[in-house]
Amino acid sequence: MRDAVSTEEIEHYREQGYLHVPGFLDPGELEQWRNAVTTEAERRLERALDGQPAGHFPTAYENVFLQLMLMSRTSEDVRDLMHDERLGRLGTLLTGAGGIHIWHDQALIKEPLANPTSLHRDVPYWSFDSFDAISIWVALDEATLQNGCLYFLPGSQRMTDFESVGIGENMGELVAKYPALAAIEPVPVPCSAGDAIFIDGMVAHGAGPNMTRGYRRAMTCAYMPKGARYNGKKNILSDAYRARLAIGDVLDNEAELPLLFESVT
Ligand SMILES: O=C(O)CCC(=O)C(=O)O
Repeated sequence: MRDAVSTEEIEHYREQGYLHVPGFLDPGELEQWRNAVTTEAERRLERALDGQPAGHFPTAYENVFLQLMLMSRTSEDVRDLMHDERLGRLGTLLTGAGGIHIWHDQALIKEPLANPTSLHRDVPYWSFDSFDAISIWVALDEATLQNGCLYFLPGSQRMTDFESVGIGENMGELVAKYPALAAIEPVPVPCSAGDAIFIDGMVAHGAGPNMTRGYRRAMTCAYMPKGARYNGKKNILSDAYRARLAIGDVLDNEAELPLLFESVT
């Protein structure tokens, strides 16, 4: 696994709102990530990922991808991968945050013939408002223009506020709400299997449809900067934890939001 980033890569991340890292996992690690994620996904789904096309759920959004949240809480193998502190260190280097908590991990599996993922930002769905949140998105299969690679609006990460805009069926809904985004040309980021993309939590991004008969598997983990404060939204927080929180409290529950890495200053 890549465990360092260059000054140029940090600059690219901060300017564009994302960073594509080719060959992030070596072939042995890729095999390990694929096995851990696929085994847990198939266990949860109670079926093999065997080529059944999307379209079997009632709503368009449900046919965007299979979204399997918090896999690290039910699979030790996935937990070991997600709790690798090298991931947290890279997150702190790219964002400049003093420390990084795991917010949530999730597998995002685009089935054959899955719908596109409309443009959205991630932070507005989460329980804190911050410009220092980051995610890693790891391609477990090649992600191409045909099967649903990610697209970014480069530089959009400081152009919108934290208001939650639902992720609907319409690709342009976010741009309709924030018209300045219309000036930005969307950039596709095709990946080989084993590549990673670091994603600023506020950059506008989406994905194309999967116009193939194969699956496009990705494993992701989102990180919250240390010191982030509760904004009243539930997202992944348990009801028991929320009952103890007031808006403005620092989110620091180690059981739900493990501190993955802290810089020593
Ligand atoms: O994997 C995808 O298709 C979309 C990923 C995404 O939008 C995200 O991780 O926020």
